[in-house]
Amino acid sequence: MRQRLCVVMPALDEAEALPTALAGRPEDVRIVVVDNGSADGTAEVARGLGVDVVTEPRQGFGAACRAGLEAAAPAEVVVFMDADGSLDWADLPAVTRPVLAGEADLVLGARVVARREPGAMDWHVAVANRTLGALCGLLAGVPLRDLGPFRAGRRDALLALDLRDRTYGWPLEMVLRAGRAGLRVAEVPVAYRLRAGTSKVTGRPWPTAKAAARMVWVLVRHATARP
Ligand SMILES: Nc1nc2c(ncn2[C@@H]2O[C@H](COP(=O)(O)OP(=O)(O)OP(=O)(O)O)[C@@H](O)[C@H]2O)c(=O)[nH]1
Ligand SMILES: [Mg+2]
Repeated sequence: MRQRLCVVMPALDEAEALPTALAGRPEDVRIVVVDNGSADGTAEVARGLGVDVVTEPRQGFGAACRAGLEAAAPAEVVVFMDADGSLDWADLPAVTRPVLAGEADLVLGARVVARREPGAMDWHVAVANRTLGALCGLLAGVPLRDLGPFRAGRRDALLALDLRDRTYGWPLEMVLRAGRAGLRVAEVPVAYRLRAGTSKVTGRPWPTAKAAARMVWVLVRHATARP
């Protein structure tokens, strides 16, 4: 499996969360933590826990994901997973199976209500994700319940999408471009827990507003662009 699969974990100041986030990981899968500018020793903690670390000089969530996508070579299938302990390694087989089996090109883990730990997702975040997921699903031609960060895709197909956003629009742009490119997109339910460490985005008003604005901007630009 080490040859076929690589898990990319973007991490910004997640030194405190990484031990929880990496607990329960499978032994036979390569994991790459992508750091860009952490001030709390995230890279050292990740190395100490025995996973690979890539340092991306450009700031931004999308820049980190893009660097991870490249660093994941030669794996055929790349998984993106937050480095905050909110996602469950037990869901890794469900997220990766359709891609490994050649049945889908991109699989999104939907953080469905039934599998959400109380308090893990604020109601306004749930509404925003649900709405953006539904809109992206409409544009991509696949019903989506979420725009989750836990996802698996064929590495070559994701690279060919040539995603432009380097911030929080990256995951949304991935879905939109995948739909437009005719990739087979699927969704599976996954668990969502309270994160470890400190919130960078949804627990803080200004980063949340910036991320939401960025996503809406990417969505509008995509919807109004000529194919
Ligand atoms: N390398 C890198 N990682 C980032 C950046 N922004 C966020 N991340 C990581 O991306 C993942 C998602 O960010 P989170 O802070 O969990 O965002 P969220 O899940 O929307 O909200 P909270 O969990 O409430 O903070 C985490 O692993 C972060 O450490 C960034 O600019 N660079
Ligand atoms: Mg999180």
